[in-house]
Amino acid sequence: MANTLINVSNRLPVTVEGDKITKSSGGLVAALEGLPEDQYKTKWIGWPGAAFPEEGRRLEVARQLEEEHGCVPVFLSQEEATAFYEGFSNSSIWPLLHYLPNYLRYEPAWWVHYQNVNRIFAEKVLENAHQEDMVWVHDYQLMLLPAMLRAAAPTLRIGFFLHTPFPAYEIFRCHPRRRELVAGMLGANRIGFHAFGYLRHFCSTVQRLLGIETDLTHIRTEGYDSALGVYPIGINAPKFEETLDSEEFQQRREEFRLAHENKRLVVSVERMDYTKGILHRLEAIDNFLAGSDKIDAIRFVFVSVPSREGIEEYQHLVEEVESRVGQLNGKYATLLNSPIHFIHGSIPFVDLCALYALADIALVTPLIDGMNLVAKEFIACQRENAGLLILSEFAGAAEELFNALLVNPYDSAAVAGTLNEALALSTEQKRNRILPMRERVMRYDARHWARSFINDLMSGPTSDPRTVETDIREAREQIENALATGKPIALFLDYDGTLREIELDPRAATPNPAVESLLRQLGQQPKVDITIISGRSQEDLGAFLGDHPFRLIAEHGASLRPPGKKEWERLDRNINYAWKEELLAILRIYEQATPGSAIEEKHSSIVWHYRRAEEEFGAWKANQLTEELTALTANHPIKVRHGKKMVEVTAAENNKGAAVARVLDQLGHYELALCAGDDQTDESMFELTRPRLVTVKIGVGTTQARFRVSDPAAFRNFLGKEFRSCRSSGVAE
Ligand code: GDG
Repeated sequence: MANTLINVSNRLPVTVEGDKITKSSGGLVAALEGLPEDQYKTKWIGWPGAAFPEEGRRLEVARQLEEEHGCVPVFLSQEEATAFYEGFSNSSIWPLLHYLPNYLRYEPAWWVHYQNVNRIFAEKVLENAHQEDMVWVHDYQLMLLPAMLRAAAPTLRIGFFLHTPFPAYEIFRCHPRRRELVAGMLGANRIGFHAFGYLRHFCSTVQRLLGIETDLTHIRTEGYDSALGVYPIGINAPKFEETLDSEEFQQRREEFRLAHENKRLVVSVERMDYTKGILHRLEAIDNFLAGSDKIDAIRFVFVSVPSREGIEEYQHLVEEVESRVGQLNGKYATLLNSPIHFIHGSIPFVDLCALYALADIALVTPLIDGMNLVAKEFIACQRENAGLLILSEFAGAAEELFNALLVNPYDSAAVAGTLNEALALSTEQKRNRILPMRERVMRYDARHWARSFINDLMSGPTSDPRTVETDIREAREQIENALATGKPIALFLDYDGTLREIELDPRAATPNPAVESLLRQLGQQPKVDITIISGRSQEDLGAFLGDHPFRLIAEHGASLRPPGKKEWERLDRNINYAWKEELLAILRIYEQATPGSAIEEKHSSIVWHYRRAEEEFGAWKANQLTEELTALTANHPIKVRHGKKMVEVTAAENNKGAAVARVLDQLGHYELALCAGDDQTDESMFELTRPRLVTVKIGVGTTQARFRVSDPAAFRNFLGKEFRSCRSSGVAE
């Protein structure tokens, strides 16, 4: 049975005109049409592009879209569409994603609509999605959708792809809703970008806004894991090949050739958008024409598709571009030529191909662009001719199109210079440039892009809480069977992050009423031997838990306080800590250089905490420190560990696993031993090869433990149920 791929984008890939609905043919449609049908059925959810206020008409359009095009419409009122699309999406997020904070406008009402519309989309997706389906959410208009879906359907497989750049944190932080937006994206199981630079900026932004450290491959949030990847989008290659083979194409190309006879053609195609660098390009053309003695022999063709015409900045842009084109044509026109041929409109696909094929040069100079498909489309159409691509180094495509002439679009003199250089190249030189790029563009096309994203999304793990539940039920059974025997059971429980939620300030993590009540309950179990085993100092453990009849193990096994006693025994008598002084001096250098960080000295270890340092700087310094300490201690029995917002140096002999083994040996027979913990230091317990061991990991991350629960509250709940006071007889209900 084929999975359904539910593709969610702001606009449906259709145009509704009167009673006629036609499918549009953008890259996304092509990409998804190319998926193997036996593997995936596709369904689209999106806005049909117009408000249909009348209920009857909505029903009719919905029926037609579903039956004829596999599309499910999300109807929006005019007000919703304007505030969500023109307002929040295109006047607020779009400029920031493209490094233009001066264009950022924000109105609180837009934010309300943006959330509402994302919610309407979420409802529509949930109505249509089944458990085994995949949902692929596209672009900046729907940044909140992944988290909304995740909250409502935790087991759904959700992908998110951003078609624009993701800017540096310094830019993104300008947005009044910056945190909510990135948190929304993190609901996805996989997040894709066109280029690695965007992914890197996203990670840095998440780290600095939400305090979550990432390794550039995954972002782990409470209970969930978003994988990250780079997937440069491609063009609909077969469609271009097919068009180039058509008679209509040959005909149109011939007509254009005659119309532009004896001219070198330079084409630029884009939506009329301020990110596309149109005004800067006109500046460069001015520069070029001013130095040219062959104005009659060159023609610049601009195809600028009207875009976002309701937005003021776009209206100004049209006015400015039109006036500048007029001015330049006035300045440079001769009796034989008007150098800029400007079309403010859209042309048919076959004409576009003919124009690309005929052009000597494509001048593609966005100020910034997620990818830029025009550059790739131009190359695709250079099957017989050898045209040249002049490409902005700020387009995502520049990373792939290695043989283009790259330019800085802000440097109009340099762009003019590159134009001259390009016009002087021989056919062979041009062919050597274009052919290898064409091979790449035709091979790594839109289908390849979609398949690689979807395959990765499918092969990654889902955040499936059912697995956790099933697992833990098995653990429950084992505990209940053990309790029924009436024989002793041993519990080894870590404290911070296991029994108690972590606090920004570790001193604040005292047992709260929920923890206290559980501990009292556990303390009443006669056949249950309880050890609290922690990295904390003796003093902390004594102060937090000293009144309970438990065994306490401090500093990862360095010292132990037997149940009911006040004195601590050192378990690390044979360990030499002479290294501490020397390494402390290094930690002090880091403490001084990293505002907000602090050193904690314990008997058996030293710890550098950076919880209060600037997020990214703290993590960066921590990596440096870990590296330096690891190199220094390589030949010594010393362990350096980069944990949660801290770097810890301990004697390698001290570890929780060894301490647990020691206690178990002393206890003699036990029917079952349960070890629970949340971080790396607890893994030594999970790795023990003792019989009848039940190991539980709290929270996300790789582990050797057999069972997992999501957080301390869930773990407390689990323990509370298993060790109810009425079981103190040791007999299961
Ligand atoms: C966003 C990102 C990213 C243009 N004029 C005509 C026409 N077009 C078609 C082109 C091309 C498409 O429009 C434009 O795509 P781009 O990729 O160049 O730019 P955006 O619209 O800004 O797209 C961008 C893209 O998403 C995909 O992820 O590359 O960075 O900003 O396909 O051919 N098509 C026809 N007539 C025209 O007059 N038929």
